[in-house]
Amino acid sequence: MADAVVGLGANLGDPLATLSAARAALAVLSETTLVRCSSIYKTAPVGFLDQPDFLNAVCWLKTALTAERLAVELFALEGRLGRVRTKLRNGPRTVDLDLLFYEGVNCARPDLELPHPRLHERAFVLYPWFEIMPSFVLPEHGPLRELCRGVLGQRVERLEAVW
Ligand code: PH2
Ligand code: MG
Ligand code: MG
Repeated sequence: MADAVVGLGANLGDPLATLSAARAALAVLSETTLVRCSSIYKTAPVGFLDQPDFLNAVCWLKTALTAERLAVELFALEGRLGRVRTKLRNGPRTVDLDLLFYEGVNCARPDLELPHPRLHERAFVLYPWFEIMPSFVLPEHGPLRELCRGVLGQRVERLEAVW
């Protein structure tokens, strides 16, 4: 079983309900165990600023699925949860499920980039990830603890929400 880390985000519709549904679906994914989930974080939009705040979270999985297969499952789950894709890059979305890391896999293909190429500069990923894997060291980039220090300027608020 490989460790895999998934980032969840939403800022349209009912983000908390959608993230809860995504979490429930991850918990029953075939050949996969959901190890731990972060709290929900309310975060300022990054990239395209004129949109509502996001709710974000990170989940840690152990899986026998390949990275490709897991990515396909996440894409399909986004569709089942009502995601409609638009051309606006970094724009608002009902749900976004990003495979951030898959143990031992390093690749830069158009359809699959691992580790996720921008995660080390995004507080909305780093803070929830650090919460559930505080001693994790991201290959090529270093400890999450230090990466979190580099994004202190980005607004991220941990919520008490149950999900
Ligand atoms: N996702 C993006 C772009 N910007 N900003 C926040 N706060 N949270 C996100 O999940 C997010 C974003 C592209 O996927
Ligand atoms: Mg994303
Ligand atoms: Mg995505």
